[in-house]
Amino acid sequence: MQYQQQQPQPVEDGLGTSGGTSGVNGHSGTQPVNPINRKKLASWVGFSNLPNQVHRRSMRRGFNFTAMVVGESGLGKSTLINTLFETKLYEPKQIPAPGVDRGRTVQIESISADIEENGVRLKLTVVDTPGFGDFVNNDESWRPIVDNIEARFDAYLEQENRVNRLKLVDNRVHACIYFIQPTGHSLKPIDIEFMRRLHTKVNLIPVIAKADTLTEEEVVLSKRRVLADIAHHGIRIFQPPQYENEDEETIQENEEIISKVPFAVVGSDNIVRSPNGREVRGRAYPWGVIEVDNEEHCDFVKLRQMLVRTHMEELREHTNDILYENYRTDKLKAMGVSQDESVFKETNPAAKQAEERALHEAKLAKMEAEMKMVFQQKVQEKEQKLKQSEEELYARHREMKEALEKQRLDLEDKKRRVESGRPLTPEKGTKKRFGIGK
Ligand SMILES: Nc1nc2c(ncn2[C@@H]2O[C@H](COP(=O)(O)OP(=O)(O)O)[C@@H](O)[C@H]2O)c(=O)[nH]1
Ligand SMILES: [Mg+2]
Repeated sequence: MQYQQQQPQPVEDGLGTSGGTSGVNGHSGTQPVNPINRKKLASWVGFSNLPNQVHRRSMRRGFNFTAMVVGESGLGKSTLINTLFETKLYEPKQIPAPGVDRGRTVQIESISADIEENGVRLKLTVVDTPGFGDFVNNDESWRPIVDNIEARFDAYLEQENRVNRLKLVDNRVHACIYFIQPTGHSLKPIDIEFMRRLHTKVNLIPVIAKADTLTEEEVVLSKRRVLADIAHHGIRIFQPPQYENEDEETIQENEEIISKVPFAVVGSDNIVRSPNGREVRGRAYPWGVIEVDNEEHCDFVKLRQMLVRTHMEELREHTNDILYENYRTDKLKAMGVSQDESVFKETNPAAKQAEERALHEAKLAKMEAEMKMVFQQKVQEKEQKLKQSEEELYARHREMKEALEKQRLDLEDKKRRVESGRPLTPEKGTKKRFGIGK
């Protein structure tokens, strides 16, 4: 199943070493004719045997699957599990006598069985939740179930954190079959509450229980209402994934399964005789026989097909890759462990180059601005200095001019006195005044 989805990508390296997919995994018939030069191997290399190797390893290890059933008492959970795996996992139930204490909370019981079919071993664990919805106050009915699912995640996480992780035991719940009462009406508050609390932790598979108690029209109407309710409350139920590169038959099979959700099921441990004399698993009524394995009568076959024959691996994968992974991330985050996402950032060479160039340009611009500023500052300082010395020069020039003028006046004065015959006695303070500006 798995390897079928992994369509090998053609390699265009022209080295002639790989890229030849035709005939390897049966996809040759769907290969489009294109210019890619598909290399044919000259001899048999042997990697087409990989699926067989994986197959052999899985066979040796066996498979492990855990399913949980939830729903009110008497909706046929135990019967359906027995019908699904054709084993009497559950013995006929001992109904407690009136007045006997039935407990006050939802219990969690798990039963395991090793079953084998054509040499394939499956360790099947069924987790039953007796008491769900059976009390006067069912507000917290979902809680023990969430706790149980989380405890199973925790146990797995604890194993992953061990030094030796070789023998991981996977007890996580891979599917949760939720039984809806066959009332013909929409979901009850307890159904909605349960699904809202659980849909991020487990693959929810809603089923309409005891579909034989509804008429055909009631089943159709019931399904429509349930789906509308689920969509309205934003509840995610398990959706069989669809892959483009699958063959017609698988795609059609998938679509048929999807079209039956929520499965209207009938369970029975008993063999009854049908009107035409065949021995069938079913329920006999005065007016006829309901056959469990007849697709005209109910969706049991489609449910089993999805759970066991076609989607068991998808359920396990989705549990591990999405549900458990989210739980684990939240848990580690809450413990303060964080991940440096930048480490995992995809690098695009062109984008990285552009980013580096922008950084470099910004750096250059900054340097240029700084240089300009320093230059301007220097120029300003120089101008200031020049201006100052100019002023000083002017001042000096003026002083000298004044001093010379004074000297000239004195000399003229002296000359006049000499000419008029007056004695040359310097006036008081002349000398002092004469000295100013020297
Ligand atoms: N009409 C009808 N009765 C069923 C169906 N499945 C189980 N029952 C009966 O419902 C009763 C309760 O079944 P059981 O499997 O013990 O229910 P549980 O409490 O949900 O596990 C038994 O008498 C079954 O025979 C069904 O699909 N249709
Ligand atoms: Mg039961």
